Order: sequence, then structure tokens, then C-alpha cells
Amino acid sequence: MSRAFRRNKNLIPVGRTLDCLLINPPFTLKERYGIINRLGGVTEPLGLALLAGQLRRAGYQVAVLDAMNLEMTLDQVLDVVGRNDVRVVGVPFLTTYFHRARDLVRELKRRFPDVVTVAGSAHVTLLAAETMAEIPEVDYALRGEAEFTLVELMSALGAGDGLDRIAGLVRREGRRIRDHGGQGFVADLDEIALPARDLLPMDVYRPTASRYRKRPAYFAIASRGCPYRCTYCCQITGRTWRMHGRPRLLEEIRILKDDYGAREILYGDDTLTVNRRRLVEFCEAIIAQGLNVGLRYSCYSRVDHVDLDLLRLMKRAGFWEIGFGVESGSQRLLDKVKKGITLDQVRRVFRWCEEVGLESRAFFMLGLPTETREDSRQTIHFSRELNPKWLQCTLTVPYPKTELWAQAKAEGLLRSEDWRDYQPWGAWSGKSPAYLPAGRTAEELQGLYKKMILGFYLRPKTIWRHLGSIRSAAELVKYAYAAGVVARVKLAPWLGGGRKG
Ligand code: B12
Ligand code: SF4
Repeated sequence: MSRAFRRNKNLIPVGRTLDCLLINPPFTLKERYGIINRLGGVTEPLGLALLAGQLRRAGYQVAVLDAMNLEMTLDQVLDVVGRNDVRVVGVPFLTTYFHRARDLVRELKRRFPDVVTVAGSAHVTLLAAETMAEIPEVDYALRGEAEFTLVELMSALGAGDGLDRIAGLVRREGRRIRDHGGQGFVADLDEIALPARDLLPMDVYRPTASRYRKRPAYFAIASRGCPYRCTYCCQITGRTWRMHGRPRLLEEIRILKDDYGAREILYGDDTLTVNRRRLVEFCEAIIAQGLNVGLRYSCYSRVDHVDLDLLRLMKRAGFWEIGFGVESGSQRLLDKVKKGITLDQVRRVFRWCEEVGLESRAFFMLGLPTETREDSRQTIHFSRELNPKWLQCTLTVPYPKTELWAQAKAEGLLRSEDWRDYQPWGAWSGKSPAYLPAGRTAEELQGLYKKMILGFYLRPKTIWRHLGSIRSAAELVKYAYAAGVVARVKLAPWLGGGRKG
């Protein structure tokens, strides 16, 4: 039994009648991050908290069991279900932990055949009918943003009528799978309830080691949707960009600060800066309300959606870090994946961040379609030239239903449709990538990947820069910890803990 589980026992429902129990399936840090697991993020399932908030507002008895982050076993989860009278269980499916969500639903149905099972989240949004076909124990699947559609489903199940009207629902009719088409979509984000964070074990969460300076650091979402079309992206929340209104944004910040003691808020939006005017108003409101004092923010953006003045304002509003998808050091590859940015734009924006005093984070991908060894080298070289404060990289994962996936399939380069092989951190856990560009091998790409990350962080220049930015004992401990993990990674081949090959 994990320490986090024992500490949060009061949040585990016992002896209750629950209309809906939302379960984040068991999926350990070790499975996700392999040898670097102790640096991996333990982050709140915001989607489930949003659904719980909405169900509660509609009058349902609801609880969330974050088995993933409490490091619970499947048996412990089943034990919790058995100790309550549960009507509906909702389970999110990301491609990366599809197998764990599947095992959970299967065992649930075997042990508690009367419990209604509902699947949702990214993987189901992409492959709803396929998921239902593969897992007969799933009773219903809901595509897309499910705040309203899950409430509609609960109400239809209660009334025994009304299923036909639910957008994005996939259900069984005898032996047939009936797909209603469409997907749940929230046009006005302010119509949804605040996420029910009080149902989550908030003290266990910590983002990936490099993503925060001070804890508590929590995730929030200010906007949804992205108008771009990068070929590797799942586009779960659609192309229509929407943002919460200022009062709601400020209310959520206050709740995180006052009720949970947040010192940092990480906006997980695909691209927070899509609408410049809205962001300027938001930053000005943060400053006017003094919410930039004792509180820091970070977000993701695109290099074609910021300018020097905006970065200055964000800095004043308390943003300390901003992450950009750079993806590649080859313009040819950026064009190939329809990223819509140029290397010069990237260079300029990273210079601006330096000038303004904002820490920059560059996300790269290795193994993009048609990428040659020379292209990979160019990417590694560009990452060093750019010199962001933080560098992150993943091996390209062709998530189902993306343009990249279709291309890879058509070209016969998709090596696996076993979702366990769709792990972005696979290089650290020894997983073989599901996709490789023609002529490349897994060993070569995984080797280059490690060279890129370790080579970047172990440069004297990077080490001095990071040592120079340590401001507290807690940060020093974090760096010492990271150094320990890096040492283990470097020593792994000699200790026998390296990748499986
Ligand atoms: C922020 C973010 C993160 C944050 C998580 C922050 C947090 N605490 O929530 C961090 C950085 C930690 C993260 C990590 C990962 N992420 Co991420 N992440 C996102 C991002 C950009 C936004 C997610 C979000 O909060 N959306 C807003 C909320 C409201 O939406 P939501 O959580 O999806 O929930 C809604 C619906 O999905 C649905 N729903 C959710 N659960 C359920 C359950 C049921 C029963 C039902 C009916 C409905 C339902 O209703 C919810 C409310 O509308 C998305 C892209 C996107 N735009 O969605 C990628 C995305 C979800 N991530 C992805 C991936 C792959 C990962 C990682 C595996 C690795 C990575 N690339 O970093 C890890 C996995 C973490 C894990 N637990 O295993 C992929 C998933 C692809 C796939 N096919 O599964 C996405 C789609 C990005 C992409 N590559 O295109 N991620
Ligand atoms: S900019 Fe980001 S969120 Fe938008 S399509 Fe590209 S990868 Fe996806």
C-alpha cells in the first residue's frame, strides 16, 4: 500500500451510495517513465474533477478515485468499489494506458456485473466504436468534452429514456454497436462547474520535476481548442478556440491559492496565447487584483503567437516559464508536419524570452516522418543553439486517427497497434516505438534521444546556468535528486538496468 494511499484514506469512499464513481486507472510511475520515474509528474486528473463538479451540480452523488496517482493496485480499486453501492463507473482512456483502463473495466464487470461502465477521454474520442468492440465490458462510450453529455447519460439511465439525443454517445443495441456520431463540445466554458478538486488527493500532486519551482503547483485549464493542424496532434478539443471569462479565471486562481495554498499554476491549455487581446486582459486583471504576488504561472504557446510586449506583460503578471513546441531543427520536417512556424521565428522568440527574463522550454520530437540521421543531428544541433532553459523531447508517437497515423499506416511504417507501444517516454522504459521513419532503427533513435537530453543538460554551460538559478533549499534538493537519477541513467548499462532493446 503506497504512503500516498494511506495518507489520503479519508478521501476513499466507504459505505456510500454513489450515482457515479470516476476512476483514474492504476498505471504506475515506473510503467510510465521507466528509469527516470522519480522525476515524472504526478498530476491531477483535471478532466475527472471537471466531470465530478458538473455531476455534483446536477445533484448526483459522485466520487473520484485517483488510483493512478495514489499508486493503487487493481485489487485495491476493486475493493473500494465493493465497499460502496455504485451505479455507474466512469473510466478515462488515454492511448498510453489503454491496457490498464481495459483491465480495470474487465475486472469491474466480472466482479460487479450490475455496475454500468462508461469510457471517455482522448483515446475514446478518437476510437470510440473500436474501443467498445475490443472491450465488451464497456457499456457506453462518450466522445469529446463530456461535462454535459455525462449528465445527460446519467439522467437518461435514471429515466430509462433519452439516450437517442446524446451527441458523441456510442452504445450497444443487442450485439450491434450504435454510434450517434459527433462529440461532446462545450461552446461556453463558463457554463461548466468548477472542477471538484476537493474530491482529489491534492497533497500528492507534483508536476514533472522541471515544470515547477515552488510547490504546491497545480494544473488549470483556461482555454480549449486549437486552430492549427499539426499532423501528429490528436486535436481532442477541436479547432474552435474558446476561453473562460475573466471572472471565472480569477475565481479559480483564488480557490487554488486560498484553499489549496498554490504557489504556482500551470496552464495546461494547448495554446494559451491564441487570442492576444484576451490574454492581455487576463494578465492585466491578474496584476490589478494582486494575484501576481506570491503566485507564479506557466503555460504552453506557439512561437507565432507571442511578441516582445506580450512576453513583458506576461512576466509582470507572474509568468515565470513558457513552453513552445519547436519539434525539429529541420525546416523541411516542420513543413512536412504542418507546424506552420519557421526556425527564424523560433530563434527570435527564444531570444525575447531571455531578454524579458522568462524561462523558456522547448519541446522537440525525434523520428518525424522521413527524418534522416542527418535531420536528427540537425535537431540536436538546433536545440543546443537555441539554448532554452528547459529541453524536453519525445520519440514521435503516431496517435490513432492523426494524419501522421494514417500516413504511417499507408506507408507500411506502423510497427504496432498494441497501444502499450504508444509511450512517449518509451526510450527510458525500453519500449520499442510504434513508428519509425523508413531506414531508421529503434536502437539508433533511442540512442540519439538520450544523447540529445543528457548531452544538453550535462554541458557545463547548462549546469552553471541551472546552479545559478537555485533560489531555495527545496530547489537544491530537487536538483540533487535529478542528479541522482541522471547518474543512475548513465550507470544503467553497467548496473544492468538499461533498456530491454
Ligand atoms: C495538459 C495536458 C497534460 C498535462 C496533464 C494536466 C492535468 N493534470 O490534467 C500533463 C503535462 C501532465 C500531460 C501528461 C500526459 N499527456 Co497530456 N495533454 C494535456 C492537454 C494539452 C490538455 C488536457 C486537458 O486538461 N484538457 C482539458 C480537459 C477538460 O480535458 P480532458 O482532461 O481531456 O477531459 C475531458 C474529456 O476528455 C472527457 N473525459 C475525460 N475523462 C473522461 C472519463 C469519462 C468516463 C468520460 C465519459 C469522459 C472523460 O471529458 C472531460 C471534460 O470535458 C491534452 C490535449 C488536449 N487538448 O486535450 C494532452 C493529451 C491529453 N495528452 C496526451 C498524452 C499522450 C500525454 C502523456 C502520455 C505524455 C505526454 N505527451 O506528455 C502524459 C500522460 C499522463 C498520464 N496520466 O498518463 C495526449 C493523449 C493522446 C492519446 N491518444 O491518448 C493528448 C491528447 C495530447 C496529444 N498528444 O495530442 N498532459
Ligand atoms: S499547435 Fe499544438 S495543439 Fe495545435 S495542432 Fe499543433 S500540436 Fe496540436
